Amino acid sequence: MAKAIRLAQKGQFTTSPNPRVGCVIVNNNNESIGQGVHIQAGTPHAEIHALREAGKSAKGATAYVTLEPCSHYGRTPPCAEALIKAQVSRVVIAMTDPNPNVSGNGIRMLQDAGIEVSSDIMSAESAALNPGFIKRMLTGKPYVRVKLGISVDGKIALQNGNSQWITGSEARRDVQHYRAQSCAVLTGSGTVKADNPSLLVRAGEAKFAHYPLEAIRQPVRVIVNSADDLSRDYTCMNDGHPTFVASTQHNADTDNRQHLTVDAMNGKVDISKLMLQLGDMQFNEVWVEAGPGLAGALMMAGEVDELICYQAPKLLGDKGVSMVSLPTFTELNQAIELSLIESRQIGNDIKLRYSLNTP
Ligand code: AOF
Ligand code: ZN
Repeated sequence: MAKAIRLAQKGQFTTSPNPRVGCVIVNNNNESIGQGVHIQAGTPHAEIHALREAGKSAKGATAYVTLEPCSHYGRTPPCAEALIKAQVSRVVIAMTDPNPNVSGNGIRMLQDAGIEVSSDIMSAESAALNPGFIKRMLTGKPYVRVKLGISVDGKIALQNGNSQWITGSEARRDVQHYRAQSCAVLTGSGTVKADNPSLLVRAGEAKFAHYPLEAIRQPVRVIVNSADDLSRDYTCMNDGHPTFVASTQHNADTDNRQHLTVDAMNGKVDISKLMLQLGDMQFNEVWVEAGPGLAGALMMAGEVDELICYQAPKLLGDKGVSMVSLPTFTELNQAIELSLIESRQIGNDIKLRYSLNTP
């Protein structure tokens, strides 16, 4: 199963909206006779690649799969059926497929055909491959990571707005992987107006192990802009890559770019409704590079799953811009609780990854 999970990681940048899945088929001497990875939606699933490699020797063999084999006709026919037809005798599954079209049906199909099924083997490792797919299947919303580049005193810019660069080049390179594996990069119109970022993957700058550079896809940009007043002068509005502007009403004067009309809350885009819309667009993972206003609004709406801080060894002083705008709390129990899930040095900076345990 560990090998199947390593295989699945090869789909890191390409499977969405599908999950990352790997499969290893072994014979009765525990020798690998077929391996498969799901690479892209619309192409064969991991089990099919592994069965093709195993050929006739799949009969009587054991298949290890990181996700329950599918039981439905999607873009491709059901893998459970293919495993039955190949007459494997045992299937070991890391976790059930949260897709309501599958969700236990794949296991049942295999068992009904007399195949021995074991499940819940390295399920945490398998789930870690697909936080976005799993969350979207269960809640209809994407998995949201908020990234902040901060000083030791928690500032993201000087009072005059200068912020390039607080963190070092190594930390900024790490960011490229997140942009590449995410379906969308979310920001606010304030950040676009202040920094004019592209928010695209600078693929040449990052080390995408095992990937030809042309396999790296660019994320869709989503800009929260309640007033819908962004001109086409900004890079992400005119560079030819897709950008959605999310606003409470569509300003008909602004041209032909893609637009998302979102319900308003207190006159602004309702962040939680926007997340449901991004889920409907089949976005699994959303990467947020925004200012303190949008970051704070996402936190207060309970829409953040992970906070990733790259903390540079600098002090910007108390007049600098704070990393996240929150209401004035008066009791410590109002503070937003974070759980540290990773801390490591990247160049001269420290990467701190927190989970927010959203329900
Ligand atoms: C598997 N093995 O490798 C993957 C699975 O439209 P389709 O046919 O590609 O089906 C997509 C669904 O299949 C997806 O939502 C998820 O439930 C499952 N993904 N299943 O047996 C695989 N990638
Ligand atoms: Zn399948």
